[in-house]
Amino acid sequence: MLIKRSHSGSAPLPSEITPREVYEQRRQFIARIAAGAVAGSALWEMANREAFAQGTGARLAAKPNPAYATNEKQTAFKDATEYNNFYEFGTDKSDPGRNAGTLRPRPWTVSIEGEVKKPFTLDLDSLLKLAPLEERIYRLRCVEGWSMVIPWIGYPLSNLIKKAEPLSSAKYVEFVTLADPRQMPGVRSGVLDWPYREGLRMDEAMQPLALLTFGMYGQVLPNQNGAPVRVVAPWKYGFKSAKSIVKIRFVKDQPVTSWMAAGPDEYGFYSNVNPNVDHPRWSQASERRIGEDGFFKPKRKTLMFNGYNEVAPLYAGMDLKKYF
Ligand SMILES: Nc1nc2c(c(=O)[nH]1)N[C@H]1C(S)=C(S)[C@@H](COP(=O)(O)O)O[C@H]1N2
Ligand SMILES: [Mo]
Repeated sequence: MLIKRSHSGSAPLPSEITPREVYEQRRQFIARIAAGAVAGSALWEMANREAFAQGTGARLAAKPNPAYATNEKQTAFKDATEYNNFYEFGTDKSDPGRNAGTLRPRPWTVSIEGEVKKPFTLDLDSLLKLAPLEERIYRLRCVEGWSMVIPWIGYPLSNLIKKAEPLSSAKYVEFVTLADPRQMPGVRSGVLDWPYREGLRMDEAMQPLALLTFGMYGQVLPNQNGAPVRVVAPWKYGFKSAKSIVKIRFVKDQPVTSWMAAGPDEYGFYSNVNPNVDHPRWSQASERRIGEDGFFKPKRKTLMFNGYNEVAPLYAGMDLKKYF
C-alpha cells in the first residue's frame, strides 16, 4: 500500500488514496474495456447503458463478431446518415438527416403483445440488458437498387423473442414504428399507411442474422437511422428493417405491412433480395454502392439473398417468384 503524502492545498491524486494494486488494476481494466477485451462484463454493460441513455453521438462499445466481418469497404458515416429512407421524416433521401432532429428517442418503451405468454413493456435499459452487444458489418440493399456496408451494433433478435415467450400459435412477428406527427412531420402525409409496419415469419425472425439494432459506427443509432432501436435483416430489402420500433406483436396470420398496403403488386411480404425477380418497374439484377461507385461506374451484380446464403433453407421448396 502507498504511504499517503500530504500536499497542502491540493486535492490528493487517485494514486494516493487508492492502494497501488487496485489503482493499477483499474487502469488496466479501463484499457481492456477500451480494447473490447471484457465485452459483456458488468462494468462494460453499465458504461454502455449510460452511453445509451445519453443518446445522440454517445459511444457504444461492442465486440466485433468475426463471423460477420467483411473485406468490403465500409460506407462512409456521412453517406449512411445523409442518404436515408425514413418516410416519417420525408421522402427525399436527404430529408431524414435534415428533419429527424425532432425525434425524441429517450425515454422510450417497446411493448410486446399478441400471442405471448403474458404481454409486457420494456424500457431501453431493460432491452439493452437482454444480451451482449456485438458489432456486425452487414450489407443493406434497398429495393430501389442501391446498397451500403454498415457496421451495426446490436444482438440477435432471437434473444428478445425468447424473452417474449411466444405461444405455439405465434407464426409471425410484426414490428410497429412510432407515428407521432409532433415528432415526425412526414406522418401528416398520406404517402404510407401509418404507423409503419413490417413483419417476419417466426423462423426468419429467429434466424441469427436478424439483428435487433441499437447503434452503428461505434455509437448509438442516429435518429435518421432509426433511434433508439430498429431491426436489420440483411438478406431482405431495406424496407423490412423497421426503424424506431415501439411495438412488437406476435400474430397468427401473415401481417399486412405498410409497403404491401401501399403497393401489393410491387411489395410482397417476403421481399428477399432476389436478382431473379424484377420489381414491376425496374430490374433487380444489379445495384449501386453508395459513395463508392459513381453514377456512371458500372453497377454491381446483386447477389441472391444479398449474399447471405445461410438463409436459403428458410425458403426451401418455396416458389420465390410467387412469394416475392
Ligand atoms: N419506420 C421506418 N422504417 C424504415 C423505413 C421507413 O420509411 N420508416 N424505410 C426502410 C427502407 S426503404 C430502407 S432502405 C431502410 C434504410 O435504412 P437506413 O436509412 O438506416 O440506411 O430503412 C427501412 N426502415
Ligand atoms: Mo428501401
